[in-house]
Amino acid sequence: MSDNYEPQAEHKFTFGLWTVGNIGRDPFGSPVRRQLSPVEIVHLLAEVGAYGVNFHDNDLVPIDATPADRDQIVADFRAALEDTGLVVPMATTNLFGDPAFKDGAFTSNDHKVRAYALQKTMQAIDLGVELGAKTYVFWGGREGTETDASKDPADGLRRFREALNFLCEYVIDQGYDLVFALEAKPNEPRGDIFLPTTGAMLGFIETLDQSNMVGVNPEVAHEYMAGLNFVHAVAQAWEAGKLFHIDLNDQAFGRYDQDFRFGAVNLKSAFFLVKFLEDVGYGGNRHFDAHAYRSEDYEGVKDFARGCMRTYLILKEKSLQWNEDPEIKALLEEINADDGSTDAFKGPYSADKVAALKDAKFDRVALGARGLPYERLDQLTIELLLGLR
Ligand code: GCO
Ligand code: MN
Ligand code: MN
Repeated sequence: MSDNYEPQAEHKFTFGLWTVGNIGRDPFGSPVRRQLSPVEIVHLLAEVGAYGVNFHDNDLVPIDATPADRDQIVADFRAALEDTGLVVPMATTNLFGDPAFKDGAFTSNDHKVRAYALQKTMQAIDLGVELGAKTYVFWGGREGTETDASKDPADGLRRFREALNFLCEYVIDQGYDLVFALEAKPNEPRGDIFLPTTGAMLGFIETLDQSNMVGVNPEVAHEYMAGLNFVHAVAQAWEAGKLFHIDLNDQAFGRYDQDFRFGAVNLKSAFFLVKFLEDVGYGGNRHFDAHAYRSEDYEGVKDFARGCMRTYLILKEKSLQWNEDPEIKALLEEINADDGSTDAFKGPYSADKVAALKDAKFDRVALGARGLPYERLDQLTIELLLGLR
């Protein structure tokens, strides 16, 4: 199918090796799809029109690979990238799969585990940079607790800070062109994960020595798991200059970590997200951290990947249409109308303003009585999304 919704490099649509490569194992059942090699995944992604491929160290190089195996795997992967034109914009470390990390990596109570996590991450950073990554994601899947008897959460935060400070200095020392993006999640696989929301991460980042090189990687499903409005989290990150990366997927509120195709569940929220990213001119990667239903074979996995990108592009078109819709524009003008009578109180603090503001007369009852046509605005949005406008 060739239409306006064909992905192009400029859209910066990326997938992880672990996303389209997901074999459909879940806590109740075994894999339903054969494990593809990284090279096969690169070709699959090229076929569906993706721009980039991201990976955890061990998605590419098994944790027990010999140095010779590593070099061969990296050479094959690099050749596949060259054949297809795919790039590697982001890389990350698997600090959750191995039993050594069962009580956390950077926040483990065992200092040997913490030291091993630092070593593994430095090697994974080297690997990511070698393949071109400019963003390095930290998702602390095991950094948390099931019982607070096990660990003082303040110690957890101090250890996490110490590790990130160390790794920032490592990147600077190596002269790497790399920034860090911290990804919050409230739970799963731990009972509780430290720094559970994007807002919590943003607060924590300001406590780091090199906070300028650390931003966030918010994920749709993770904020929904916490019952939050994802667009608001993204807006806070953007406004703080910290939206370094984004993980797009979907999920029903109140469920387990579903990782559905982007836009599959909460279409209206997905629309406002795309509209926000496009309106502000977000220039980073649009990474789909999701996987196909367990019911799919690899043709279905391609349908899944194409669907993520296609829905994004359709919503992008809808958001431009929303911005240009005369009735919507008129309503917005009406809502934001300003007769200028309070202009004197705008802008920064001054003693004169305080005096004038304290003297001013406001018709509180009239302010409260004014109707705001948000019902009409929202219905127009719905009709536009349903294709009636
Ligand atoms: C999850 C996370 C991960 C991370 C990935 C990159 O819920 O499992 O979203 O997919 O994004 O580990 O750091
Ligand atoms: Mn996730
Ligand atoms: Mn993610």
